[in-house]
Amino acid sequence: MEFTKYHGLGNDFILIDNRSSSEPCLTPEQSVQMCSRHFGIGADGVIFALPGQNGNDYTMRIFNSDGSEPEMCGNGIRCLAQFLAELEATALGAGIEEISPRSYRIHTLAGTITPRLKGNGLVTVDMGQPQLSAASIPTTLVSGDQKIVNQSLEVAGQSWSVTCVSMGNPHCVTFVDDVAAVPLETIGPVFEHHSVFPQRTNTEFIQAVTPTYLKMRVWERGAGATLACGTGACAAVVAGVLTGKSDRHATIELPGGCLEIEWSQLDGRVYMTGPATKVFTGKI
Ligand code: ZDP
Repeated sequence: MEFTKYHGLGNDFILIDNRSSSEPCLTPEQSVQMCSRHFGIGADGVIFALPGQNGNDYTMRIFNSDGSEPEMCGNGIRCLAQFLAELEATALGAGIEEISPRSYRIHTLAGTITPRLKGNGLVTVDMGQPQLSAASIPTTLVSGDQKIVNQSLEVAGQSWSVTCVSMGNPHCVTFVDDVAAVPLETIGPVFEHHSVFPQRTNTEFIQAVTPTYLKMRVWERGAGATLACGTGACAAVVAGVLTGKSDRHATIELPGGCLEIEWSQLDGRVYMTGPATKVFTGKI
């Protein structure tokens, strides 16, 4: 079986051309094995490019490195767009520059998401509108129709002021003075498995250096500390706007590099721009 390894700012994925079947050709258990950095290829997740449904061009499914299946993946969908463009270009005997700019309508468990290859190596993704009600995160922290903005949450014997955002997947965002000082490896899993998050949660710590420049570290549900998280960067800007810490348009600095995020005032949708980089292809 062939695969291609991509990364978006060091958030790395194994991409599989699964266009001939509507079910992923690997089980979650096989994906865990492939993601292993010691016993496999090594990645934060496996992404399957499947045939489209509901009028979309393609379908994306993803398994985290622990085998769980998230609804959406921001860095991953940029990689998927780049992967699809390369498959299409190869089939046409063309270069990828010749088919971009190009947009794809991708069916995901979080609805239709639209990445657009800009032709300069960057991909802008229409990530849709964030959902803010407790029921949509989901969290039991407050009652179902309420938002969670600067809400206090007890984690590991300490009180944290959290803001929750769904970008299709759950995010719990905390603003801190010094993001480098956060003990991510110890506190991250406690947030992820906290009883108020029935589907677990992705966890972001943000330092607003200025309202247009945020530094972020992330503990991902099902993948642990990663170098970048696209949906998390979107959630950070939404949480920043809700708490007055961020403008609607900001640069997010992650350990693996920077993403540009805009929460549009016009249509309420979040637009994410960043790179998607091919690393190598292989056979397993
Ligand atoms: O929601 C989850 O379980 C995440 N681990 C999914 C992956 C998110 C990702 N890092 C992103 O960029 O949005 C791929």
